[in-house]
Amino acid sequence: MLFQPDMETMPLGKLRQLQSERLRHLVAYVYERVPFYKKQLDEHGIRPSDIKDIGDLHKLPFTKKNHLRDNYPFDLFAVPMSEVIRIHASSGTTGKPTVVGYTRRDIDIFSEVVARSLAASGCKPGMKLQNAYGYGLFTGGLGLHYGAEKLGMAVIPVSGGMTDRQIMLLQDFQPEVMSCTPSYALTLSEEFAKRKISLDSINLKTAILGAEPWTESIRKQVESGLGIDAVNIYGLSEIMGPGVSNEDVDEKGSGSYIWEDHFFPEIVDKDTGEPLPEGEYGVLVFTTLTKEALPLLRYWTNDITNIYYEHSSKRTHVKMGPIRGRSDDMLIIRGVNLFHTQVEDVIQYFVELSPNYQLVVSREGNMDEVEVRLEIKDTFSEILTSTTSHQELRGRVVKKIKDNIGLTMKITLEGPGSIPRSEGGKLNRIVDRRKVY
Ligand code: DLL
Repeated sequence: MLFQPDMETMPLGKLRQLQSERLRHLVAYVYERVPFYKKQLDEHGIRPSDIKDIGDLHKLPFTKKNHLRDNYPFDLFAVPMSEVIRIHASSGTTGKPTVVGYTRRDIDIFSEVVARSLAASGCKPGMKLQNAYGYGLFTGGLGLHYGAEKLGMAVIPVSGGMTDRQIMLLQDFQPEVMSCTPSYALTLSEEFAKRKISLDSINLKTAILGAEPWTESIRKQVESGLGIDAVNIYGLSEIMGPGVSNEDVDEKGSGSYIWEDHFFPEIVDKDTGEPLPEGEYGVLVFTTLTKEALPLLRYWTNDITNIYYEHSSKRTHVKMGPIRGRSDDMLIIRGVNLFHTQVEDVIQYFVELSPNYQLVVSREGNMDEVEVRLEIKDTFSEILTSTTSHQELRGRVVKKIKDNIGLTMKITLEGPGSIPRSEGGKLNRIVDRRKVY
């Protein structure tokens, strides 16, 4: 379903005109209101009047996460606090969080893009959404909440974790839709199997999964474990929160529509910052075309993906592929770039393995080593007691990883339940022992 058909199917020429108008206004707006941007543009010798249309975007400098940190907490806000009605923050792993603010109009647009995303996922007014994203400073909980209300759904605001309660509510309230991280959806599907709960006792049709990278391997597992369609939602606090892009349930696996009337995407080379042609992989960069409280020019997300148009699809907006990982999480192992999603991709070829895994990176001498901890499924646990089948499976996994990724990794096969599970939030699948704290 299309929530805002006029926008979602706007002919590309008209969309470009709208984006150009919005960009011209944005550049003048930040130049006047945000001292950081005035200084940036002056230093680059750019006057707002130099930016005439969306094709001029590449002339503008990037905004990076450290610029937000340097202006902590509120110095990039373009409006006085009297116009800000909400503040969120993304928890940094180191140091201070990144702080974001919203005017009333920002919250309206945030709700609209999430409503679009939910509609694309197959949600309809009158359906119930069990929202298991965390409520709080994280944008996931409230972002999904407001968007679902905007669409006309009944929201069950459970927040993250509390698996017993999630299962009870799925059974008692019979929601058709659930939203949570993909790793938590996996935890739930495993709990259903472990507790032998029949899928007939729930009414779930769809899960809206995002906030961390995930692959077709997890999709397969979650869809069969819960009897649902699993649909991708992407976003980041700096740009808005969830709902920057979303998959259409009928076009699953072919990418997520970016709502480009609000968030203008570019893909740039991670080393040079040069814009890359359609379809190539690089760093995703966004310009917020309509944000009032925290407008950002060419924000460097660090997420690695590609963008492309599919002319036969329902909407005119550009699509993005799945996020391979963040360039700051990318491991460089003996000169080869590695994202953990590449290992996740390989797991789906082995019926014996559960989709849970962990990468442990260490340094032996001058060499970086990766150990992949994998888990044997319950139904194949005899492999763990037979040296021959254990070795045979390990050999096949080592070979598949070498063939697909180009690296030889150490494989450790472990019993069911030994790898850490998501307890509701984002799951970190990499343990890096090279770091000295
Ligand atoms: O994670 C917003 C969100 C909430 C998105 C709920 C989807 C659902 P942050 O905490 O600021 O915001 O983290 C943003 O998470 O730059 C990506 O690296 C990653 N990320 C978000 N969605 C996806 C996704 C929220 N669908 C960062 N696939 C982003 C892969 C994702 N990575």
